[in-house]
Amino acid sequence: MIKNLVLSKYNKCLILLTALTASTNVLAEGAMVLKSTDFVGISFWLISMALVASTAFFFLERDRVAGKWKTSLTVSGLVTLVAAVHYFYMRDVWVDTGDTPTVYRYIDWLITVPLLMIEFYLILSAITKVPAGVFWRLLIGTVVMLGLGYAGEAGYIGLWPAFIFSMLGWFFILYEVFAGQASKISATQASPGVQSAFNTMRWIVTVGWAIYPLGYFLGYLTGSDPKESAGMLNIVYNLADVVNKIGFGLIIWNVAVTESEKK
Ligand SMILES: *C/C=C(C)/C=C/C=C(C)/C=C/C1=C(C)CCCC1(C)C
Repeated sequence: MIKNLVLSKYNKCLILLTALTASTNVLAEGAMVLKSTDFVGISFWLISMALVASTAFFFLERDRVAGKWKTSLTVSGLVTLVAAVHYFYMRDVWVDTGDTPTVYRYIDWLITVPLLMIEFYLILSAITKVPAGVFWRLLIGTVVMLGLGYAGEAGYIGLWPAFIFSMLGWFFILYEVFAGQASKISATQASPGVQSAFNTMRWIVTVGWAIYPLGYFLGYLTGSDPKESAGMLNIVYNLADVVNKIGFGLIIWNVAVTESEKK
């Protein structure tokens, strides 16, 4: 009883916090208003709101799952919370200037992608002891992938070399979850429910994540002026974030609820 009471208070705080962050972003004086023809801007708006709603959802659903699954739901909620706040800023940059909000985008990824990597570690840890090396390897792959992607998009190094070496970082992550230690732990020690979640998660990291290099390619490598392709770049990245942040979180939520309700 008492414990439930404390938890719901905690949840209420988190939801309030989310609502507050959302409302601090009212139009500054002189700011542009979203135009009905600006579909990229509209996608930034829609996704901002979907991320706020998902955050409230993941935090509230914490109450429903068994103790060992709670951290996974908290992390899912943190991913969508951090992304929501960045989407408010990215949306403003886009609506005001029509420029690609590269810096905000990468700061968001730099925080949320490691959190998603922690999820792999957590769902395995919910059932067995997992060596920390699994997490470190996933983190190294992430930093290489994102560091080089940023260096390319921000113009520090050539667009093609950045793309190719960033892809290698991604392949390194895929290796870990398909053939490395993480995959072996899942295959030999996880319950069927966790195994199926692990499987779906690694397919998201393969197919869902592939949308990002596709966006980079369409935005920078087709030979047209990146200014002209900015709309395409952002809409593809935005779509990818829906799949990989909200969709990924829902998979974890689903296994957490299913495994918690199993008798
Ligand atoms: C929530 C944000 C996520 C899951 C972001 C993921 C980002 C990537 C998988 C980006 C990958 C890239 C490449 C594999 C090559 C080109 C450069 C990047 C950074 C777009």
